[in-house]
Amino acid sequence: MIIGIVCYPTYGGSGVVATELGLELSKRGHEVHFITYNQPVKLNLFNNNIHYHEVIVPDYPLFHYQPYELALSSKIVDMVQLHKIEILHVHYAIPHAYAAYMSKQMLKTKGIDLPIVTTLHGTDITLVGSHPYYKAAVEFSINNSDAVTSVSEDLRSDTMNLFNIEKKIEVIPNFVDLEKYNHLHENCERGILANEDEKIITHISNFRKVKRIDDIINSFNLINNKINSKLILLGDGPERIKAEKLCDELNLNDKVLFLGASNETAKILCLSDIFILASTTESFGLVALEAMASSVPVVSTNSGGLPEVNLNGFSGYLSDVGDINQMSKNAIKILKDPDNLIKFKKNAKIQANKFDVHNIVPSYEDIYRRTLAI
Ligand code: GMT
Repeated sequence: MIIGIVCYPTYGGSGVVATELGLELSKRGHEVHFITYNQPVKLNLFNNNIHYHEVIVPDYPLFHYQPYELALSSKIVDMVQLHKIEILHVHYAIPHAYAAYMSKQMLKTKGIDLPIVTTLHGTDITLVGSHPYYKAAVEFSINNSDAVTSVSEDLRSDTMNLFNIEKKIEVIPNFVDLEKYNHLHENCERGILANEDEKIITHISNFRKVKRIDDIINSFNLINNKINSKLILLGDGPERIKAEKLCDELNLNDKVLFLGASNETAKILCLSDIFILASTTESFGLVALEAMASSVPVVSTNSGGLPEVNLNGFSGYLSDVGDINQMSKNAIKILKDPDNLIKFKKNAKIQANKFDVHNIVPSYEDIYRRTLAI
């Protein structure tokens, strides 16, 4: 098939999933065209089946807001005609599903039918999409997609509750390429970031409010009182300065490392003992799955789709949002006994296996085929 993919090109989970999906589809013989405003961070273009088309939004002083949707929908129309793209898969409803719908209508006038598959990722529904200022457009774009998927059962049910949805939403969970993580544990060089007697607890995110970084630091403080540890924070975002201040107040400056935004997630996960995620809501928690793929147990909240990914008492533990005492107790339970830690590490990997790329990507191919056949 010749497949167009529209996504955010950034480090965010939806962009990562879209990129990994495109790469895997290309390995499976499909021709994939990424249409977005920057080269996706994880996209390797040295591949005959992968193409990247940049959406350029010319600056014009009259516009208070530059019209990205307009430029995107025009680019889609041009690329579909030029490259004979057969199906368009848009990741993140805002504004991609809306722009896709406009392209579909424009192409219709040229006698071309472009089926649209929309994948909902979470914040496009829960935090942004359901806002009264966007709701009508998001609802319309979902209902007018040819097929709709969501990354978890929980997100599917949130979407049904928040909008008036007439379309069937199929759940296709996120995935990881386990092969990439299989040989990681041969030489992780823990000594670079921690002393030999310290356990390593890791968190990776975009440091938005929803990630509750202060809960992570407060839980870590309780863990560190019982088990000598280091907290490694990878990523950057609006809550970082506040987080640094909290570490200062708690006297944790030599115990918490802020590594900033980096592409080295696999290396950091390799040397981690526990991954911690305190989010208020998380449609799936791709980063928790990446941790489990690296054999790192996950201590997380039980919000959103996290219980579908992290199995309580097996691959890690779940607790209520904001319950930092329970979160720290859960981490201590895993860390205090070396045999227990080994057991949880093995279980984390077993659980991650369910989400291996080879098990999940065929579901997308299936949905493309069914949508094209309609
Ligand atoms: O919240 C993030 O980390 C970024 C956000 C995004 O839009 O990329 O992630 C969302 O999509 C990911 C991929 O499907 C999911 O794994 C994340 O759980 C989801 N974030 C939220 O629901 C808050």
